[in-house]
Amino acid sequence: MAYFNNIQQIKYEGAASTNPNAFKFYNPAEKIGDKTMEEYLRFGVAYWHTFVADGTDPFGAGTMVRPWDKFTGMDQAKARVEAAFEFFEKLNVPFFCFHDVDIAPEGDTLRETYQNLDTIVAMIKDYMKDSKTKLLWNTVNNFTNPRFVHGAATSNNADIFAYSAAKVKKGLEVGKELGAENYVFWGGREGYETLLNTDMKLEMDNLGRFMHMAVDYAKEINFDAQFLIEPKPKEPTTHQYDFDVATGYAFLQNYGLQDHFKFNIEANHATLAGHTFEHELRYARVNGMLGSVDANQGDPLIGWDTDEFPTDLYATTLAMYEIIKNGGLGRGGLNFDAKVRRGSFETDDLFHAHIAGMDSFAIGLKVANKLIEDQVFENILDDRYSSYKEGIGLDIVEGKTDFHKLEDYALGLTNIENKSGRLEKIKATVNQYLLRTFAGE
Ligand code: XLS
Ligand code: CA
Ligand code: CA
Repeated sequence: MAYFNNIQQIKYEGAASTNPNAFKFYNPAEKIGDKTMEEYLRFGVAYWHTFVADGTDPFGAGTMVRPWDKFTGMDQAKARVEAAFEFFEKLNVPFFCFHDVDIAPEGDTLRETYQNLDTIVAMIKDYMKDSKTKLLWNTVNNFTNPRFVHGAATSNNADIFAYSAAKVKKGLEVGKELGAENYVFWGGREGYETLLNTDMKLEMDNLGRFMHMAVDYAKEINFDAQFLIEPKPKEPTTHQYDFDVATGYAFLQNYGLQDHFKFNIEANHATLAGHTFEHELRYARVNGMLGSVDANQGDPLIGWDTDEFPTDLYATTLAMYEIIKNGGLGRGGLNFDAKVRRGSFETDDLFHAHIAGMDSFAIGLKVANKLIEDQVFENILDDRYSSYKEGIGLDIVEGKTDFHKLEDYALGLTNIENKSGRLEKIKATVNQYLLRTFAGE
């Protein structure tokens, strides 16, 4: 059965195209530097937003009626698989991502939940045989069901710790079965509302123990996916333990896990943490910890996780700059953890939204690549930090100084000169690159 009858294969038609169902900038085969666009961008579709979400918000019921909604239970889960693979093929997207509960309904018991999962995983595996779309990552949802009210691995209830472990164990088996490139751990309710009833030390130690058991089990079953921590500062808990990359990195180091994980960085989570998207990418990159990206954007006027499709070209450009500098994302990718707005409830909107996101990252890739070819930021940094290339600066970076030597040097200084940071000039240059890349200059 077909679910998107009015949509044909989405193709690249170039910037002048007025066809809403065509890529204007994403041209998978086009070479950018030493890779094709498809190799750099490694786009993924998020199962939960695209095939499960119905537009429900805290003030109103769902607005989206999908063709698979005429079914319920396992029949609906099977219809979603059929629709998903039709969608992936029509969009020509190389990857998808899911939580366990997105693909199969929970049963009355954990055993029954496993059975439902096994049925759908077998079906997905079958579809994957005839599809080029692979699993970028899977994860488990240990936050929606009321049993996770106090968290999962950080719950005060040891039974919930065990239950959560069982679900992750199954998640790792599912990832192996479907050849997942990565496995994601987003904190869910791993955090707290108030210290008045929270043993922070025990909760964090337990989270460390949990992650070690996950690493051990993946090794035991030879599941070689890259493990990713996805930071988020708040929502649903007030204080999430994996606040941002820096906090997550400290956690991994404290518990001796840093060699087993990288980060999955979500744009909207970065902004919720009071950072830019590129800040989080840079922090991970310079520490060798950039693994994958949840490509979306937040609304700067609203302080919550709106998961919008990415269309801000300035942000996609600076993000792609980090990704190119990282040599690409390796086994990671750009997963659209993004949802159409509640008012965009027609099925075609799902295609338009992904096309908008893919084109926005294709533009970002082209502009960032040009900025790098011309060494725009590299020259700025070279000049700005030139004091560390000779004299006392070189001694500092080569570790040849101490406070005595620096004091002697400072006492001998008669005149200290600073240079302008030239921020406005730099921003104007970025604008010029954004406009000129597509003017063919
Ligand atoms: C929620 C997170 C979540 C993770 C996967 O805010 O973004 O969807 O990506 O559990
Ligand atoms: Ca996410
Ligand atoms: Ca989010």
